[in-house]
Amino acid sequence: MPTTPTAPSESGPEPLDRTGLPTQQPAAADLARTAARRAGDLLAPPAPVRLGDVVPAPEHVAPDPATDFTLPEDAAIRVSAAGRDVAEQLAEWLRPATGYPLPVTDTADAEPGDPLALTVSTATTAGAADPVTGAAPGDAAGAAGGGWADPAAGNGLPSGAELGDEGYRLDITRDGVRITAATPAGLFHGAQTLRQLLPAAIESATPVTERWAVPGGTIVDRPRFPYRGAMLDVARHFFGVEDVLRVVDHLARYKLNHLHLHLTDDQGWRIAVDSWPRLAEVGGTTEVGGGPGGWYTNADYRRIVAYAARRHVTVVPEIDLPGHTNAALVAYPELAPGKIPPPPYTGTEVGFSYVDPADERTYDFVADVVGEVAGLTPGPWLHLGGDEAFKVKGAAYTGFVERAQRIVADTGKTVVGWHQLAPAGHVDGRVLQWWGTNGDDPETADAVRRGARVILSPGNRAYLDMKYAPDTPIGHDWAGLIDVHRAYDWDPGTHLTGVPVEAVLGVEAPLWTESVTTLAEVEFMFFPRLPALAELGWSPRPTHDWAGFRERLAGHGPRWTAAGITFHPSPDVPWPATPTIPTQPTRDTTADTH
Ligand code: TNX
Repeated sequence: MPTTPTAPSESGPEPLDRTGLPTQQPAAADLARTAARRAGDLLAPPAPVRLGDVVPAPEHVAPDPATDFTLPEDAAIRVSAAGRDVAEQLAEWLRPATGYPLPVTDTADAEPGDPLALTVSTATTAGAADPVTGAAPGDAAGAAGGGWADPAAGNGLPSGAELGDEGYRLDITRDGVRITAATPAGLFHGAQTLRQLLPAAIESATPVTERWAVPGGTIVDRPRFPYRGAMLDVARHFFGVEDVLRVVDHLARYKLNHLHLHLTDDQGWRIAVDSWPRLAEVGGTTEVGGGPGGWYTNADYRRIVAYAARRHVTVVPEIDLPGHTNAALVAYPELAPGKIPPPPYTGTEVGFSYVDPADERTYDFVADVVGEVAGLTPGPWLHLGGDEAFKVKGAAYTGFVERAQRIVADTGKTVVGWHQLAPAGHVDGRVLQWWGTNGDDPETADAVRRGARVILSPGNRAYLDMKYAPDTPIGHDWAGLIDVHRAYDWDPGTHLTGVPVEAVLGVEAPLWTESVTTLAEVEFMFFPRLPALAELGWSPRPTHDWAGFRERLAGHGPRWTAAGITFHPSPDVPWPATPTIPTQPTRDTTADTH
């Protein structure tokens, strides 16, 4: 990974008044306390996590071991208004294990020279941002930095608006930690990085005695691709709202910013649609293996969307058409070819069902469903499925897809679909999700020439329902076995012939759930492969390095253990020998009320 060494630096200049004396004299007790703390820090061993140990790998890492920071019990999180919610979430992550109060206060209340601040600020525009601190003028975050060192000053690292929509800058000095970004999303990613830089015990749900050390230096970080996601199939097996919220937390940890929900399939319809109520009430009552199924009310779905939005994750709803529709046909046989009611389906075959593309009523159904789902979804995307409609061929298929694409476009959403949509005509912004296994598809390449962008989910690399190894107790193997090395070692920018990196919107790891029935099983299939995919989506290509990745990833095992996250102890990864931290199952304690 590129690193830019920087010289150890002392605190920045204190603001002076006309007499040349610091404008505010710290009380003697404060000085004594600071001196004692610094002396303690100098004697302390280095922070256990190295600055470069972050997953996904940051763009720039400039360690400065002379400036490790230790979070004191009386630390406050100072924040400007736009970053308030991120600071609250950071506090919620850090309070349980530290037991510290970590009040979140406005930067306006910061004491000049206050050494115990985590400062989160939003620099708004390039022109307005201070070139050194990245803070906007008048933003007290910059002004509060009387005691601030700036380890990256003069080293040419980006700051301010150069950080883009999701980038951040993290400065760690002996005096404190500062995260700067141009957007709340960037601050959030920076806060997730800070969380990873604390000792693994930070994941404990109960207080742990620990020196909360953070390695010194500067990170400047931005994503390679704007779309980084995971898909959860809630149709084959239903997962309740709480499970989905926990999945959102998992995505957010690794800077994934899209959750694709596969809401409908042969085995179940999982979202209430007011204009066609039997879809959920009848179609939602089945699942693979004969279990009870379930569905999301509009309020449930909105809760997921809002929880995700707070974590800078956009929900992408999928209504799979024209195939994968048996549950809809059970609810409304009028949509079925020949209007013959099919029996409910709880097996795992694919490709047998379809809505009748020759009946106008089908397009009323599509318009009503897509209209309601679009209305519930603030994000820009609506996924139309389109895969494995084996019984709707040729012109019947492309004709159906083109009408359905227009219906989506008329709601103002951008169409996403599996790459089988490729032969259909282009609509503005259309995105194809590649799930093939051979890296070479002239139809997808042609659709890209006609304007489509691509999300890469190659079945033999990114499919999290594939087994890790022959003895993996759940999962498929039709696209091969995928252990961590295989999940990591490919390049989304060059993967598909005829699809240049400029046409790649990003990556997504789908988890189909024919054999996945519980949250623990979801986690087992996610970890440790989801972070591998996240790194492919976020990190600049020059950082790509399997040997380094497996070492960095190894440090996350104890974090997952402490957070109660189930994972596959892959032999690809050199896990630490003995977990040294408490294990207790817990969801993120962050409140999800807004
Ligand atoms: C193919 S991938 C499917 C899904 C299955 C999956 C199982 C895709 C777009 N369709 O219907 O669940 O394989 O791996």
